[in-house]
Amino acid sequence: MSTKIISSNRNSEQNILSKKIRVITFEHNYFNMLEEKSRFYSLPSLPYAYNALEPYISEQQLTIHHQKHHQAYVTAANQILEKLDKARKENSEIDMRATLKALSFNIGGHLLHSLYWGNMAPPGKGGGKPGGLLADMIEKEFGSFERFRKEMNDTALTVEGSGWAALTLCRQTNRLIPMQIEKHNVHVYPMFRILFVIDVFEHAYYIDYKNNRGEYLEKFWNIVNWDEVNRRLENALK
Ligand code: MN3
Repeated sequence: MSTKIISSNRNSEQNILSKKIRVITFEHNYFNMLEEKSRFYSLPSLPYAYNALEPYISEQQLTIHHQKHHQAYVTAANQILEKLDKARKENSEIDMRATLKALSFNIGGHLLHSLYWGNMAPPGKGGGKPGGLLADMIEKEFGSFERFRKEMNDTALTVEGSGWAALTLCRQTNRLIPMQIEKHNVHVYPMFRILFVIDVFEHAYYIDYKNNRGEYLEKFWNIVNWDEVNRRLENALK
């Protein structure tokens, strides 16, 4: 009897303690969120050298793509955020429609490029077929890796103008669903987790492949970082 009371007291003390820890953790995270993060975007560095994806993507192609094109989206998104900050400070009018349209395009460009660099890896480390959970889910959804690859290729090949092919995960159904993005922000499924992207803006391949999107896509499969795509899948399922 007395042991039970002691143990129940101990349990309630533990509950109070764990509640206190949760509150402290929340306050700590909240403080970090407000104070420690930059309120602007920055260009992430590549997880490999500029010549690491050769012969499939040349050093010149990768350097210009990262330093000029990706940087341009970061710069433009930050300029729009600064414009919003300024208008709020001055309490002045702003064209919300035009501003948010441009913001969506540039934030999309920044985030998709950040995913793109990470889902590529030097030949040898990248390429081949995925393993792990991703392989099982591809088999279940598409029937085979070959069918998956064909659908992703066709998704990328048929983007009208500039855009992206993406593999996404729907958390309501846990299905892998291909997504075709026009520009950086059109035809996006809200809330779906993006696991893998292929950039089919001409700026991604014109130095190496001219206007031959199909040849770039064929070569692209040699440098897919399946380990990273698997990591993204596991994180998305948590
Ligand atoms: Mn690009």
